[in-house]
Amino acid sequence: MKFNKFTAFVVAVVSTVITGVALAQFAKPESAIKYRQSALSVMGTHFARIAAVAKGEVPYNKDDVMKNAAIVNTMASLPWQAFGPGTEGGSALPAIWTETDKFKSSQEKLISAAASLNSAAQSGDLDAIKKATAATGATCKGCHDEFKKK
Ligand code: ASC
Repeated sequence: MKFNKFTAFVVAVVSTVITGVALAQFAKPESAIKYRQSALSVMGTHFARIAAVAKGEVPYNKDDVMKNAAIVNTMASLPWQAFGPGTEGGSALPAIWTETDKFKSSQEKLISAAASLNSAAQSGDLDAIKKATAATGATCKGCHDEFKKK
C-alpha cells in the first residue's frame, strides 16, 4: 500500500472519529449507568478531600489540594456523555431527558466551577480555595436537587 500524506490524514481522521464514537456510545444502558456512576464517584471522592480541607477537618497541603482539584477538573466533563437517550435508570431522574437544556446548563456550571477550583488550588490561596470549594459544591447540590433521586 502506498502510504502518503493523504493516507496518513485519512487514517488520522478515521481514528479520531472512531475514538469520538467510542466515547459517546456504550454497549448497553447498564454500561452507561456504571460509567457515569463511577465517574461521579471518583469526582465526589476527590472533591470531598478538598471539602475536608476547606472545612478545617484536614490540614491544608497545597500539593494535595492541587492533585485533588486536577482530578475533579478532569472528571467534571466525563459523566455527561453517559446520559444518552435510552440510558434512564440508576439515580437519574427522568427530568434529565426532558429538561435537556437545564441539565446541560447544570453540567456547564460544574465544569466552570471545577476549572475555577483548579485555578484556586494552583494559586495556593486557602481563602480562594474555600470560596471555590463552596461554589463547586453548590453546583453539585443544585444538580442533585433537580436531577437525582433522593
Ligand atoms: C461531595 C459529593 C457530592 C457533593 C455534594 C455537595 O463530596 O460526593 O455529591 O460533595 O454533596 O453539596
